Amino acid sequence: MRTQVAIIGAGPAGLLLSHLLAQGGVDSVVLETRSEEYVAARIRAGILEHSSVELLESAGLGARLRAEGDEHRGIYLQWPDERHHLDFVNLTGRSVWVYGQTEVQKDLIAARREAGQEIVYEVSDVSLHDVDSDRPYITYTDKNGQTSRLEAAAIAGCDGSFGPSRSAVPAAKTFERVYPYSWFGILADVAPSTDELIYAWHPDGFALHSMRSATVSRLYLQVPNGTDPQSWSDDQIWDALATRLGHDQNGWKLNPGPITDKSVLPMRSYVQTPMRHGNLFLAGDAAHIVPPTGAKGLNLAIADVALLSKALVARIAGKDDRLADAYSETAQRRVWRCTHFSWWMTTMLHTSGDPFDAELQLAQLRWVASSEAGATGLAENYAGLPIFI
Ligand code: RFL
Ligand code: PHB
Repeated sequence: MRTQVAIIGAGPAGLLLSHLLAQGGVDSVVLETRSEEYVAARIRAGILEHSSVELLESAGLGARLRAEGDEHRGIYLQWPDERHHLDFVNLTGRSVWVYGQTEVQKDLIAARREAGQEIVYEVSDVSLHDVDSDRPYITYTDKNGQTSRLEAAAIAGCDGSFGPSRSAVPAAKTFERVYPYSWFGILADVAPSTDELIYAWHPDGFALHSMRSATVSRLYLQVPNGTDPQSWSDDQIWDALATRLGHDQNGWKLNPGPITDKSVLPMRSYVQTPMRHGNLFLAGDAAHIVPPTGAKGLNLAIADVALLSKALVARIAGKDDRLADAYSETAQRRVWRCTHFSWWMTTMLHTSGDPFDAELQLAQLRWVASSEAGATGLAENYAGLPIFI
């Protein structure tokens, strides 16, 4: 089989890249280890920044997002006895949208199907070959056990943090920070108890109240690494959330409800550079991971492929290599900005047990919430910088 761009991974990076390439007249084939049902249902990110929404909209993927997503003007930042609203629209003129990654995935899969572009699900043994030549190819086993070969002008490694692409870049430089805590995430069939997200600092640990719809809430608790999600009863989870989110303070109540999903997510920052080797280009989690506190992972994946699609269209359809040659360096500027923001949000909001850290965190939170300069800095980063910075 031959195509112009072979894409490894049908997450948001791979599917959106395939969509944008098709709009630029470049064909692609997407290879994915999991089934379509699995990739369409995986529970992950929930927040789209302003520039992600603009990009999805300009790519013809905005209809359901506008109809079913929920536009938020900002977030609440809180610590015991105090809750402050940061209004991103007033501060920066930019809003964010609550629209689950599962919904983005469904929209992208439907768009691929409509365009007649191929996604090959349930492949295994994916290996990359001759990526530094003009004839790179991938070998894989399809779901019937048949070994296949996919040849392309370029390979896009969009296979997340566990895929084979990142290790196909020889002598890559990696940067990593592992945090001493994890997030315990729950999904609950209950109306959100808040109109916009609440990020809460508490001596017991961080908590976040997010949501997926008018009837589904998504909440997170800071827990020690290695926590078994089954070791917490539903009552223990709701009690911890109520304490950390300030139930009964200033008349606010947290409504509990049936928990439909529990998972524990370790937190780390990771950056690999360069994001290109020969005809292999990395995008999304394959090249970088951020802790979820700044809601940047999905948005960075979208920003990468906005750049990469333009670079590959210019290279393949226009025989112009300038954008492809600049891809890694251009993408990394945003990657490091978001890596810093995610690290800053994470270390400002998660308790370490050290009283000195706690006082610094509270001093920083008070400044962010009370100073227009502080609030605007958070708002600019959270609502998102323009795609091309
Ligand atoms: P993905 O989504 O991991 O997709 C990679 C795909 O590659 C497939 N794959 C392979 N395919 C073929 N061959 C192989 N050998 C393969 N190995 C792997 C995988 O099955 C998968 O389908 O990476 P992508 O596309 O780069 O997208 C990145 C985002 O998914 C990720 O950054 C975000 O989900 C991170 N994230 C959040 N980001 C935000 O912007 N806002 C948020 O609010 C937010 N919250 C979150 C998050 C991630 C979370 N988890 C569970 C990691 C909350 C959570 C809980
Ligand atoms: C989510 O809704 O899953 C979510 C929201 C904000 C974050 C992280 C996750 O910072």
